[in-house]
Amino acid sequence: MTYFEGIDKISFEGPQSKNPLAYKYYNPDEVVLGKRMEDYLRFSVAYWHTFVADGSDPFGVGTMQRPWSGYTGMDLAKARVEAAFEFIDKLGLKYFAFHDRDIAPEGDTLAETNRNLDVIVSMISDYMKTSSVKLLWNTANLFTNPRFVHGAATSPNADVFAYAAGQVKKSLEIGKQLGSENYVFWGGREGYETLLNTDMGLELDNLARFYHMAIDYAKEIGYTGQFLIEPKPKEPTKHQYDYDAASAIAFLYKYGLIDHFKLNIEANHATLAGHTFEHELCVCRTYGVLGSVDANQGDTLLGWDTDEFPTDLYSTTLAMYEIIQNGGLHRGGLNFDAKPRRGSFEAVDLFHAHIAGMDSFAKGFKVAAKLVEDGVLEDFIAQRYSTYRDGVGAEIVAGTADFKALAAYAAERPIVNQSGRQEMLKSILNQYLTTL
Ligand code: XLS
Ligand code: CA
Ligand code: CA
Repeated sequence: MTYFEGIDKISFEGPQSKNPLAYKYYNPDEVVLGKRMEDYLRFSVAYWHTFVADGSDPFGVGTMQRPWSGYTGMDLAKARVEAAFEFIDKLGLKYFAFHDRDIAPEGDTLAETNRNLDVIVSMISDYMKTSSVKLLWNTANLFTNPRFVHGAATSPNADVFAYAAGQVKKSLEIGKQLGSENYVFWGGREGYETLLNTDMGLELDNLARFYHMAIDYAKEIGYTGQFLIEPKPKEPTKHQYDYDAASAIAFLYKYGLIDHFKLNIEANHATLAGHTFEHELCVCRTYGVLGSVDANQGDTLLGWDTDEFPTDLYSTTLAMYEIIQNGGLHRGGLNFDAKPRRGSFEAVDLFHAHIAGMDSFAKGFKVAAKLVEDGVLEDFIAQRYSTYRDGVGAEIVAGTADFKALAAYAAERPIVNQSGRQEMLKSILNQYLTTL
């Protein structure tokens, strides 16, 4: 059965093409920085947005017209797998990502739910054997079911902690079976609403205990995917524990987890935290924990997690600049945790949306690569910090200076600062963006 009738394989036609169902910048075989674009960018489809979300919002029911919407229960789950592999193939993608509850419906008990998962996971496994598609990451949905009303690993109810542990245990087994390259923990409801009823210390200790148990179990079953924490500042709880990269990193250090985790940075979560996307990427890269990326964008006029497909070329360029400085994403990728707007309800809009996202990142990648090749920012930055290369600066860096020596050095010396040249640098960035 064909789900996306009348849509052929999407191919690269170049920037002059007028065909909306073609790539203008994403050319999988083009070599950039010594690697094929496809191998560098590692784009991934988010199963929940593309094959599950129906477009409902707090004010209205679903609007999405999907070729599989006539099915229910396990038949629906199977139809979605078939549609997913057709979609991935037509776009020429290599990766996908899912929550356990995206791929199979919940049963009355955890055991029944797991049996549903077994059926679908074996179907996915068969598809994966006959294609080159890989699982970028999987995760467990520990936030939708009402049992998680007060959190999962941070719930005040130990039975909920136990249930969540059972769920993640199964997800790690699925990760092992399908060879997922990463495993994501997004702290869906791991936060709190009011301190009037919250023991923050116990909640954080329990969250860390949960992660340690996951590490132990992964080791026991030989699951070797990279663990990732995905920070997000708000939504659904008012105070999420993994607010941003810096707070997640502090948590990982405090609880002896830093060697076992990296971070999955989502653009829209960065902006919700009051940061830019590139800031969060830079924090991770600086601490050596940049793992993967959820590629989307928010809307500065709306203060919530709109999960739009990324089309802002400034943002994709600056993000790719950070990723290049990180030496790429290694086992990570660019996962489109994004959905077409509610008014873009036709199945073909899923193609337009992914094409827009992939072209935006491909263009950003090419511009960022050229900036790096030409040393535009690096040379400027190196010069800006050149006082640390010799003299007193070199002594500070080497650790041989102390307060007494520095005070004596500074006593009679006039300070001469240099301009930061922000506007000049932005103008050069514009020049690269518009002429490449
Ligand atoms: C929600 C998160 C979520 C994670 C995976 O805002 O982005 O979708 O990526 O649980
Ligand atoms: Ca995400
Ligand atoms: Ca999001």
